[in-house]
Amino acid sequence: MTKILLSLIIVGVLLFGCMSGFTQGQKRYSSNGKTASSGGTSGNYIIITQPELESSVASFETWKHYLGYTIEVVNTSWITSQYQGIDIQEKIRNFLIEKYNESSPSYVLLVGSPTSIPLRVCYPLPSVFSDHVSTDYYYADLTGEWDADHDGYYGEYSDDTVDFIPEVSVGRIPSDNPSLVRQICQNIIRYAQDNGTWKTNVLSLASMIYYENMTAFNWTYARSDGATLMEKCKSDILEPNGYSTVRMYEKEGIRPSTYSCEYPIAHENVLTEWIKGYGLVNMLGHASELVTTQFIWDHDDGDNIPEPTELYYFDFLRATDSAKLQMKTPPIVISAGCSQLGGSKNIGRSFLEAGAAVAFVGTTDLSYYNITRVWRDERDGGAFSLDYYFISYLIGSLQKCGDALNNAKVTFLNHFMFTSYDPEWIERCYSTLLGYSLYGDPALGMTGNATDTTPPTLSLEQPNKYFYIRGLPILPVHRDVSVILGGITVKASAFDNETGIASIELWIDGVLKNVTNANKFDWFWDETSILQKHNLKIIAFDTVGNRVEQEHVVWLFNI
Ligand SMILES: [Ca+2]
Ligand SMILES: [Ca+2]
Ligand SMILES: [Ca+2]
Ligand SMILES: [Ca+2]
Repeated sequence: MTKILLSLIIVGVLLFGCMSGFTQGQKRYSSNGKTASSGGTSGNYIIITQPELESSVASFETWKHYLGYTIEVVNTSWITSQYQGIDIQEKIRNFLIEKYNESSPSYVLLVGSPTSIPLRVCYPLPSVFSDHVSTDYYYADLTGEWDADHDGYYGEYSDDTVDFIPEVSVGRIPSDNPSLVRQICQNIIRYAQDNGTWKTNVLSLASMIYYENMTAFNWTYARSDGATLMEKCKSDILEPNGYSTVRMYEKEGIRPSTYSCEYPIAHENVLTEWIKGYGLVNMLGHASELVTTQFIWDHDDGDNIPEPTELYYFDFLRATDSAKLQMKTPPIVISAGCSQLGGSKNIGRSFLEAGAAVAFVGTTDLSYYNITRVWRDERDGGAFSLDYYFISYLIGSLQKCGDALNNAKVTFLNHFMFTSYDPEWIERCYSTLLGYSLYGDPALGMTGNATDTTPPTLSLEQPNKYFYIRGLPILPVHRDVSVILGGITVKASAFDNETGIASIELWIDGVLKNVTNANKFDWFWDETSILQKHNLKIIAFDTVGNRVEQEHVVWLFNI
C-alpha cells in the first residue's frame, strides 16, 4: 500500500441553536411558490452541449422524449452568439433565466468538462480573495444576484445576494470526448431501464475521520467514525425501504471501527465488491481530487494521543481504478470526502468517463465537518448530514438525483446555516452549499423506467433491388436482389423511438465490415468480385440491446 500524507481535513460547522423545530422530509426545495419536479417523468429538460457533442446526446434526447419530457438541446456557440454576459457562464445563465421565466424547466444537463463549460468561481468571504470555491449551483439558483455589487467577485457573503434556493436541478456530463459522452448517455439509459434487484444493493464504504484526542488546525477532535453515517443511513433509510447493504469499515490500526461490517475497508476489497454491481455506493473518507483514503492510527507512543507520525493514509479508491471497474450498468455514487469533483480532472470524471459510475455526487472543494466535531445523527449537520439527506430524498422519497441533492442542500440551508457573522462558519456553509455537485443526469432516479422491448426500425437504402452501374441506380429489379457493376456506397439508416440507436452493423458474407454508433451510415464497398453472389446483412441495436436485422442478396461485378 502507498503511504501518503494528505493535508486534508473534514472540519466543520454547525449551529446547534437552529436545530429546534427540525423535521425530516421537506419534499420540495422551492419556497417561493415555484415547485420543481421531484418524482415524475415530465417537464421541460434542457441540454446545453457543445456543437461537436450534439450527435453524442441524440439517443439520450430520444429517450427523454419517450419518457415524456419536453426536451430542448442547445449548444454553447449558439448561446454565446445570442445572449449577453461578461463570460460564457453569465451567457449560459442568462439563457437559463429566460427559459425559467418562459417555461420553468425542471432539469438542466451541462455536457462538457469543467474546462469547456466552466463553473462559476465564488468568493464567500468578501475581500478574502485567496479563498474561493467553484460551483455549478450558479446555473441552479437563477433568481439570486450572484454579483450584486458588480465587483467581479461572485457569491460573496453580504455583498452579493445568492439565495441558495435552486430553481432547476443541474447535472453535468464532465467530458469533451464524443464517444465517451455517447457511452455515458447509454449507461444512464441502461441504468434507468433496468429493474434488477441488484439496484437495491448498496455498498457502504467508510473510513475513520478523526481519532480521540487528536489535535489539528488548533482544534482537538472527538473520535469520528464514518461508519456512524453509514449505520444511520442503513437503519433509517435503506432497510425500511427494502435495500440491502454490504459494509466496509476500518479494521486496521490500534483504534479500529467498533461497528460490525461485512468486510474491512481496503483497496482490493472495494474493487472486488464494486464490480459485482450495486445500485448505489455511499462512501466517506479523507479524500482529494484523485483518491479516497483510509485513515489509520497505526501505533501509539504511550500518551494515548494520535500524532502525525502515528497516523497513515492509504487509498481505498483511486481515479485510476476506473479502468478496472468499467460496467454496463455502473452505480450512482456519493462521496462525502474533500474535492472528489474538484479541478478539471477528478475521480468523479474518471469514473463517469470509464463507465465505473453512472452518476457521482461530491464536492469541488473541502468537505466540512460540523462545529461540534462529532456526528451522532443527521441533526448534527455538516457534510455527513448532506450525504444523509441526499440518500433520504433519493431512496426514502424516490426523488431524482438532482432533486435529491437540491433538497438536501435546502435542508442544510434551513437547519445548519450560520445565524450570526463568523467568517469561518460562513466560509464552511457557503463551501458546502456551493461545492456539492452532481455529475450525471439530474433526472436519474434509483427506480427503473418503463422498459423498452421494442426493436428499432431499419432500412437498407442502397443497394435496394436495383441494377447499379458505378453506384448509379439504372433499372429496378423485380426480385429481392440487386445487381451491381463497379463499386457502390452501401447506405442504411435506423430509428428507435424509445431508447435511441446504439449501433448499426454491416456484415458481408458473414464478415463484419462496418459499425457505426450514429443512426445511419454510408460505407463504400469496393472489392474484387467477378459476378459473385454476396449476402449483405445490416443489424441495428437500440441502447438496451433490442435488435433488428435485414438481409439482401447482391450480384457484384467489380474488377
Ligand atoms: Ca433562487
Ligand atoms: Ca460581488
Ligand atoms: Ca501518541
Ligand atoms: Ca427500442
